[in-house]
Amino acid sequence: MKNRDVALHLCGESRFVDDIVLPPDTLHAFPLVSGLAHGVIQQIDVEAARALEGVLAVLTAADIAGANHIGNAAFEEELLANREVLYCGQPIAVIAAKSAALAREAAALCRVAYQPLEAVFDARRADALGLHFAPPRTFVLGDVDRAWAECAVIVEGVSETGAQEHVYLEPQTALAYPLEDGGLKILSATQSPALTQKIIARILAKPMHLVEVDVLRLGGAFGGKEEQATTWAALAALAADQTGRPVKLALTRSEDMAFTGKRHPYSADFKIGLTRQGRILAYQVKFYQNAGAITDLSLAVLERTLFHANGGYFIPNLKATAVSCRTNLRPNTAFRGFGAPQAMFVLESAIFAAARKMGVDPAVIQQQNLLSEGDSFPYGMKAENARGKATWHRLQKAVPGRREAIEDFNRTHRFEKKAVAFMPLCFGISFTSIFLNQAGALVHIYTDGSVSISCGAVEMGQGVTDKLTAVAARVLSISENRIKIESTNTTRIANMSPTAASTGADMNGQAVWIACRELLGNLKKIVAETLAAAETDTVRIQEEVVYLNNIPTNLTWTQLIGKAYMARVPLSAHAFYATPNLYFDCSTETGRPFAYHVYGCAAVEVTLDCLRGRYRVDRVRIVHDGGKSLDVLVDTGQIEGAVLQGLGWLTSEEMIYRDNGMVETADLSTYKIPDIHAAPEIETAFLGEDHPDGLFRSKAVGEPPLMYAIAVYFALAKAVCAFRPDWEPVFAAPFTPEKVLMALYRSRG
Ligand code: LUZ
Ligand code: MOS
Repeated sequence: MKNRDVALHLCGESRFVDDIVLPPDTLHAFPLVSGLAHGVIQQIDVEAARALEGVLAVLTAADIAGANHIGNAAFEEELLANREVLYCGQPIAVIAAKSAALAREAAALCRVAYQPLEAVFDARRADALGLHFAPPRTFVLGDVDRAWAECAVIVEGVSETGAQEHVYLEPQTALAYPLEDGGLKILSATQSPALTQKIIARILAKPMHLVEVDVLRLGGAFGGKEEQATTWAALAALAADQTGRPVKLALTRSEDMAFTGKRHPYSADFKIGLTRQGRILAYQVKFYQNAGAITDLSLAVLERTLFHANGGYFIPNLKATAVSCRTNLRPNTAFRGFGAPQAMFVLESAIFAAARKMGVDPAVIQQQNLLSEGDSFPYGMKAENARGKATWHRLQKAVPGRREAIEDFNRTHRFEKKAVAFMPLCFGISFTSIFLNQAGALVHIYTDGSVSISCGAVEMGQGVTDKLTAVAARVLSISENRIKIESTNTTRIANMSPTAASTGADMNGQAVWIACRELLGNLKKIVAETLAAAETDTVRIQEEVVYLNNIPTNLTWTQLIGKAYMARVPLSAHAFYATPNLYFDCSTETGRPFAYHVYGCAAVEVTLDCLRGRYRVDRVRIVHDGGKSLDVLVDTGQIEGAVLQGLGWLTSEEMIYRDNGMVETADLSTYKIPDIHAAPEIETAFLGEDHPDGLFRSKAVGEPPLMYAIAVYFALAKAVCAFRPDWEPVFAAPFTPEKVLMALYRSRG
């Protein structure tokens, strides 16, 4: 446990927005939300709420001075529903009261009259009704239509994945303070401080410099706070602006689960064609994305789905079409992997179906089709430093005899079956919205030699502060104890991108690197001057002693800083980094959208209890291509967490909606995330290969390992087949124990 915050977390001393001591006049906000999935608002009656003692404001869309817009202005995405409600849980009004309980009580007293409209919850039904957020997009490589004729085996099918709740430990929270100049300071649990600032400014009709957003740390986010923290921060800001008092809004776990968007459910039709030996010649897929009621990040998620349609494989003829379908679920949003896991699950389903038909292990097909150096992706980019095969082969070497052992076990056990399945990974790193690939950093050295670093990265438990500290310590060659990473603040860093897309450490680390290099350059001048040496001589600091051409000087780090200050040399630097060489042309759907790819391979082993449908994930073995890791413990923690989160998505986490679109499973008693007892043994080996363009030769880690968990579905499917060879595979994650039991026993047809 390397994360710098761990000691604080363990002692309960780390602060989150909910821990801040409130000024005595603070009000508490709570939204009135729609209880109907789709309808026209006829009347909003808030009189009873207003009359309640201790209620200071009940605000509706009419109280918004600026634009009633959150998110993409091209779509009608209202902060407070004005005319029409689009989903259950959509905010209609916000109440500010003297206590949180009172605000909730007041919300319950409000009455809304609606004229109900037809609500749609299923992506394919929305598609049939023409409810799309944008025209479908298609990525093409080769020519599938011609390739079918050459295929010896062709399999078609349907594959689906469900929603996933983020279950960040810290629910959505915000605290807004009105300031003397009409501005506001907002503490928000957001991955996107700049977006939150921009939207609040737009809603309140204020210039952005009057809105300061500060983020100390988040208790997890996983994409759930990339866009969806904005609503709560904006509601608190609106109430603070109107009442002139600090306002806090904090959701409980079940409110958060009921009101916020999830990972997008997808349904897909696939068709795959192979040679007799198992070489994939053609793959055609159509993805139906359930976007929910407003676009949020759905179109970006859809794009990442297309970018990962080929998974970890080279498929010479591929045609992938994707469409974002508008339904009346709460707006689905970013979630670790961002549409890529959904795409990869479909391709693995197709490979599994083909393997069944051919009577071979899916691994036989997987191994033959792994991406090689120079292979084309279906978007004009070629695989560089392709490591899929290397990780696959290392993994196979690490699991000698496992398959034989499993076969033996299955022969001798009638009601217990074991299986192992593999998952190759190839995940593109960079925001697919190219403009987001920029970062800034501000580094100060104080006269005592201590260093303060601000940048756009939000710490959310992923350990980005550790990595940034390591970068600064390495460049300045001083002790990590001298370095502090500050909160993420829109006044210190302007226009920062969300901490997302696995790019937080990469991009902000590069900006920190540039700023520290600049400061080192300034200091070098001082050393050269004091010692009457040439500026070209090398200056290095080791254990706080300054070396010149590898010879120790009589200067310490602190003395050097003191001299620099007296000599009026700048001890602050601001730096900017933009990921180089990225471009994409949407008219041809080709370009270079990613700085690089992360590769890897996993083996997931399960044991299935064929009487009860219960199962256990025994072991996950991984060979991961992480470049030269900036911090092996942090990266290992990220990989283990991601795998467990992915296992949950594919096995136990079943999001159930009532007929009216309300979340039925809005509690951790009914929505089952993996617990410590469900955690398998996870063994991670790093390939350790160099990544020449990376930050200190490292690679991003956040999202990719989640997709290793996809193998669990197919391991379970194999175990079901071992018990019941006539089972007709169904590809509909999550594969809950109930569904497994039905697979084991339900009669065909
Ligand atoms: N967010 C985003 C993301 O805005 N664009 C992306 O490409 C992305 N990818 C992964 C996760 N979040
Ligand atoms: Mo994300 S899914 O990188 O916010």
